[in-house]
Amino acid sequence: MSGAADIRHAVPAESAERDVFAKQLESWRVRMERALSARLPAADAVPTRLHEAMRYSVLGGGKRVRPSLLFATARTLGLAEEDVEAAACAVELVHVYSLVHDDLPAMDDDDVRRGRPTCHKAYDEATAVLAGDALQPLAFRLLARDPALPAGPGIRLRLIELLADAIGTFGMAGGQAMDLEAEGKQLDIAQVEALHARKTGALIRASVLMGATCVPTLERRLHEALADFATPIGLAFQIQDDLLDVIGDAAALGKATGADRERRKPTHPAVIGVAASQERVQRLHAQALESLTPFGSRAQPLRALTDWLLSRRY
Ligand code: GRG
Repeated sequence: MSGAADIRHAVPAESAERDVFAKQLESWRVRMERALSARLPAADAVPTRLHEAMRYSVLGGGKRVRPSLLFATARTLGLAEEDVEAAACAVELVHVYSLVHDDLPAMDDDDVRRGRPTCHKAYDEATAVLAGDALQPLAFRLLARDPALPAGPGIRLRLIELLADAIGTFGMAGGQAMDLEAEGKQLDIAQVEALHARKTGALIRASVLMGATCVPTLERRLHEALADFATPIGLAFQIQDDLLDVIGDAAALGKATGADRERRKPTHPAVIGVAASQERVQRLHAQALESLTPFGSRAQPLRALTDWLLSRRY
């Protein structure tokens, strides 16, 4: 699902700034499509099948949530979008890498993603493994060398560290291992949240903190406020994802629903029920917005994005 009209219906009807924000999201999506396309290897460069698979997986779909968080953070801090575009690409490349591997038969074994056959279905398993393997170093190369990133070696190094920490064993890869181990087991809600903080929360948090890192003069208290904002958002985003797997519409989501129940995953809806999960999202939402208080009206892009993320239907 993409386009300003699609986004508009997912934004709360009572929001007075709904249309402005829908246009903003759409412009970030268009910017990302162009920026990612320019940074991916050409489809006719050898090995063509691998490069086609990388482009197939990255381009033409996805909400671009993590890049949008980076752009909204940049706007809150008075930074131009072009100054964080390369970092936004790095985060999205890693995210797509995780989706391609997550869909493999050895992991979640999914056939449809972003409304199209998953990478291993459109190509083959070996190509999908390699496409993921190749997207990850491309992401780190952008942080190290992309000329559009107006950052010196110190900031580049910190960005690399933030992304590496977010996707390593204490971040996404560790969370994925915990998620696979948890299938068919009974976890309490604290254990479910610890798993989700790594699997999904860490990269969402890193997206915001990478934006903050691009402003080296940012006061420490404001950096900490952004960290306090990003942590509940990451968890709430995963709970919303799990709620949509139960109460969402497969056509709007572009993927099958009911998968978590089928795999007996201990998610929020499974452990505490739909209503309590929705309440948890609302509490995390309020907690996140509270953390933005020191930024006053400057944080409007982050507030609007948060409202959309946590009320989305796809
Ligand atoms: C360490 C990068 C890395 C990968 C290896 C496979 C794996 C370990 C981790 C998978 C983690 C994973 C798939 C988490 C799910 C997070 C989530 C809610 C994904 C859906 O994100 P959306 O809704 O998707 O932003 P779109 O398609 O809109 O981009």
